[in-house]
Amino acid sequence: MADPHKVDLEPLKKEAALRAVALIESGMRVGLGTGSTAKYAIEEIGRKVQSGELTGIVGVATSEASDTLARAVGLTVEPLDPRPLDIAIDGADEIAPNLDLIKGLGGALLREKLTEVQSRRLIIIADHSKIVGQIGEKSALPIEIARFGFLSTIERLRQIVPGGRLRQPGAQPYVTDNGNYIYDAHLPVGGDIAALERTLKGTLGVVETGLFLGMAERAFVASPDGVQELS
Ligand code: ABF
Repeated sequence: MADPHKVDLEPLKKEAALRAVALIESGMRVGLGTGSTAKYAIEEIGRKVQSGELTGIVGVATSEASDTLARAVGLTVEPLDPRPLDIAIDGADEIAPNLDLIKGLGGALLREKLTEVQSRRLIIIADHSKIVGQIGEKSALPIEIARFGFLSTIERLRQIVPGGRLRQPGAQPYVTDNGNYIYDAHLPVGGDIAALERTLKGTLGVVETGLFLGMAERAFVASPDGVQELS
C-alpha cells in the first residue's frame, strides 16, 4: 500500500464524492454537505444538472459556504423545511467501524445535523485518513456553544471532558453560521459515547455536538487502493 503521508488526498476525495452522487436520482431533495470533500459532490451534482443528466434536483445546504457554491454551480437551493430529504451527502472528521461519526471541524455541525437527521439516507464521503477504530482517536469533538456566558459553559464542559479549548484561529473566537462559538473537546477514547452525547446535550449552553451516532447509512472511503464502501 502507498505511504499515506505521500498521498494526494484530493483525487481520493473526489472519487468518493462521485460514488455518492451516483446514488442521486432526478427529482430528489438533496442535503448538501460542507467541507473540502463535500465540495466535490456539490460540483458533480451541478455538472449533472447542467448536462441534463439530473432534473428536478433541489438542494438544501448545510452552510453558507455550500449554499454559495451550490448556487454558483447552478443548483436550486431551498431552506430546510419539515419535508424529508431523499439523500444527504457529507464529509466527516472521523468514521468509526459502526459508522458513528465525528463531524464539525469545518464548523457546520449544527446545520449538518439539522439537515441530515431528516434525510432518508446519509451518505458519508471521505479519504482513508478519516477511518478510526474508536471515536475520539484522532479528532477533537467540536461542540457548538452559545456566545452568551461561553466561559461558564466551558467550565461546565471541562467537568465532563477535561481536555479542550475554545476555537480561536486569530484574535477573536471562531463564529459559526449561527452566531455561536465552537469548543473543541478531547474525548476519552473507549467510553460510552452515546451516554457522553446525552450528557453533553444536557449541558446548559451547549447548542449541538459533532457526534453523529447511528445516522450514516453508508460511507464511501477512498484510498490509493480504491473506494471502500462501508455500511
Ligand atoms: C463536514 O466536513 C464536517 O462535518 C467535517 O467537519 C468536514 C470534513 O471536511 P473535509 O471533507 O474537508 O475533511 O461536513
